[in-house]
Amino acid sequence: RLSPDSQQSHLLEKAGILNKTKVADNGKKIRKNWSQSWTVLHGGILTFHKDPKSAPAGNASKASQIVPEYTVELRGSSVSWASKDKSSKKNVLELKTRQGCEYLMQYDTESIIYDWLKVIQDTIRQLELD
Ligand code: I3S
Repeated sequence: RLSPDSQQSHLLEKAGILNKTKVADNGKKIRKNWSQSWTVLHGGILTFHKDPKSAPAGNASKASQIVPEYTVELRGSSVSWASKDKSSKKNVLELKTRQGCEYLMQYDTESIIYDWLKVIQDTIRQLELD
């Protein structure tokens, strides 16, 4: 039996800046709130971090930290290009979790968002094989 670390060692890792908004929480539609996010894929989990610019002014110690905002378990999730009615922005991905949470991910440079699509798709497929 493999240790948790070695079980995850084949999973892809990636990090970068994206625009994101959550649009549904446990199947319930919620209001969009686009913000920039340091986004990290590690061990089959995608973590969107809070925009440091949204931290309260004067809270220097907090503002300097990277604070997770949403963590998304990719096992059982699906990702695709979002249809045009989901957003007026270009290059938008739609990520849906098994629990009915939905996120939009966007970046103006197509190659950047395309790389995220590929790595998330590959990770979801890899998790299906485990
Ligand atoms: O799907 P919607 O309602 O057209 O999304 C827009 C709104 O979230 C809007 O904010 P208000 O709810 O305060 O109007 C945002 O500023 C827009 O960016 C959202 O649309 P896009 O097409 O950018 O996802």
